[in-house]
Amino acid sequence: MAQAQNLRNVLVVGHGSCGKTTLCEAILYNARAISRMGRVEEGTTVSDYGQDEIKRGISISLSVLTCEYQGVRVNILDTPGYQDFVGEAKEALAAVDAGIVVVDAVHGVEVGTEVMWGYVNERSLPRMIFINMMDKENADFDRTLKSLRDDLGISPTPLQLPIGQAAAFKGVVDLLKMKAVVFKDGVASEEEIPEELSQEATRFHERLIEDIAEVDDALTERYLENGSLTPEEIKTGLCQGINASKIIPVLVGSAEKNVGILCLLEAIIALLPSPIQRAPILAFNPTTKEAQEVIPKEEAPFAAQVFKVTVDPFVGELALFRVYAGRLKPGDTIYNSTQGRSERIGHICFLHGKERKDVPSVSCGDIAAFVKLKGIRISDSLCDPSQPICFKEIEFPSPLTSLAISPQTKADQEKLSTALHRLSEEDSTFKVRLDQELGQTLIFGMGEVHLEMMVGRLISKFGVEVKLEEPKIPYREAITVKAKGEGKHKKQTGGRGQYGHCFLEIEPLPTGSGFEFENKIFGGAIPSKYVPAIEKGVKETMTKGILAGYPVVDTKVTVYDGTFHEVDSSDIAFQLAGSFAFKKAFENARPVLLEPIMKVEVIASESDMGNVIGDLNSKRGKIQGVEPKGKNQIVRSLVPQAEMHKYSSTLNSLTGGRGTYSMTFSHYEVVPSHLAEAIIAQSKAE
Ligand SMILES: Nc1nc2c(ncn2[C@@H]2O[C@H](COP(=O)(O)OP(=O)(O)OP(=O)(O)O)[C@@H](O)[C@H]2O)c(=O)[nH]1
Ligand SMILES: [Mg+2]
Repeated sequence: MAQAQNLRNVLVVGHGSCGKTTLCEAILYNARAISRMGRVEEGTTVSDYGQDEIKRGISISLSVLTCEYQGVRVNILDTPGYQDFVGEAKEALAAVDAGIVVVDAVHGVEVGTEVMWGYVNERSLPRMIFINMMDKENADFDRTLKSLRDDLGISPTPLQLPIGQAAAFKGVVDLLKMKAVVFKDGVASEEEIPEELSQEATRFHERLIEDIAEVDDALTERYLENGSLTPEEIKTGLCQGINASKIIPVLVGSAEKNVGILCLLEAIIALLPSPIQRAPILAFNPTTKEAQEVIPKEEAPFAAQVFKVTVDPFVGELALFRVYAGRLKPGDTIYNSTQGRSERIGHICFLHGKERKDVPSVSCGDIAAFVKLKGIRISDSLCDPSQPICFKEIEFPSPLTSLAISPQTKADQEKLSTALHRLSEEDSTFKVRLDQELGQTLIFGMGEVHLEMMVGRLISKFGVEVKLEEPKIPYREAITVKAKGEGKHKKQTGGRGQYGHCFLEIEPLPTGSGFEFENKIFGGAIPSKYVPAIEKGVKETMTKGILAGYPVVDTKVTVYDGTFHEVDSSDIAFQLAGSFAFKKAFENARPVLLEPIMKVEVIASESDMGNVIGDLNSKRGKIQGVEPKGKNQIVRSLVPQAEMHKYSSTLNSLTGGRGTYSMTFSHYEVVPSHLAEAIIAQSKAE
């Protein structure tokens, strides 16, 4: 078991397919944790072991990998880059002390890079940038550096320069040591800096020292006095600068060709903070809600947070957690301060891809998992029962894409509900909601691929076959003019009769006002005890809808006249009379269908904007405005919900995966009459 100072927990993030998983594989290989490098395409990497990952050749779930180098244990959390699976990266952020942001040397900063950069910023994580794919045709170090400056708005500090690029890429210049490291068949050898790079290397070295000198006033003074810094000052200044995110170091290499990876591994160990070097973690007292800091150290009460729960097909529930302080061993009792209950701990294990290894204890800094600890949820704070502490909940983006789901056979209903519930516990960006009004179970995810995957799991993990449909649109019905209607319910043949009779006036109310009811009966035309029955009849009819079976909204109803019968009148008779009168009046009030309009904001590059706006227009969208946002543009629009089905796929194809969007409900608007006719006809047919 590693002592906390000999531990590094790093997160690997970046745009889809920038080489994160291959990089992790290469790191493991350089640390001798594996004897040969697997390949993503062949499904042989340690990280992408899931069935879906092997099938699709992309990362889908967060993987925890571990290796040891120079007596330091490095835990590496490999995350998917595709936007559909950002939830996995969000979870992982809560477990690490530093991030490696991988950027493709051909494409520079991409949408996924920006999103991940934002997440890393949110948690103020110390970070390094690794420019990967230097061996690829069109790889360009200078252009990528420029992209980092322009697109992320940062001033990065290269620690290395590439020696050659594309096919000629063979190693890196170490700007700290001012040496060249050349790789041949994965073996590194130190050489003098090639002649043609020496001037540039000197220039970058000086910049590096200047950046370090700016980290704090004492260093600046020393630098100004002596014109240089000692190696010791350089090392501590650099670490300090990285820890405070004042310095964003850039390293470079090729994961696939295993060039520069050993240098990256050494930099992770030498420059990134250990769990005890990180700043104290902000938490709060679960009872008083007062803010409280957790100092990361071993000699302290136990404090940890669960960052992922998953069901392993072989061992069952796994709850991954990060220890922030103290120690824990199997058999100990901890307090789950999020749920307010105590738990006795069974097995604890370390993870490495799909492998698990039981461990006798864990301590500050460790990333480990509980096996079969039921009822534990993501974000749960676990602590020493005598020192309750609660960490901030992990936040997830809200899912936008939805589908209606139902079991193939009625008998599977229960099984489906359980399975959906389980899946939503494992994945916080997957939500399930029973829509009572529409009578549909809706599933929500980050995109079509995400939902497709989750549905695949329903079959493979839970054996439930399902049907998928477009979610129904929650239309509304409303009236546009004042109108009157009469309703009579009369049955007076034999035995006790039934008699109810009323006149209603209905009028439209402003959008969003709902329902109003007024009693204007004069002179006891209807005894007041029957008026609530009339209102009830009206309300029931409004809920069921008249035009196409959608609720009637924004209507004021006034009962102003009627007749009754001493013996035969009853609540039920007036309820029916109210319902009939409302239907009559509604028909005369030029009814319309209303549809939900969504506020849709799309972020895309200027070059894609024309296509995005053209498509929004074709969706009956109203463009509210376009403004610059970073290097991209944002278009704000109002679009009918009915037109937004599968928008994430549309946007992907319009922007080559570089666009993102958000969507929230705005208001209801009248459906154009030609479309309303079709909706009404369809509902009648159903
Ligand atoms: N030429 C070259 N190819 C690379 C390099 N790194 C990765 N690749 C290839 O790029 C493809 C994507 O690599 P992955 O490692 O799966 O990328 P990723 O970032 O993990 O992808 P996601 O997790 O799905 O976002 C694979 O075909 C890799 O073999 C590199 O340095 N050079
Ligand atoms: Mg990957």
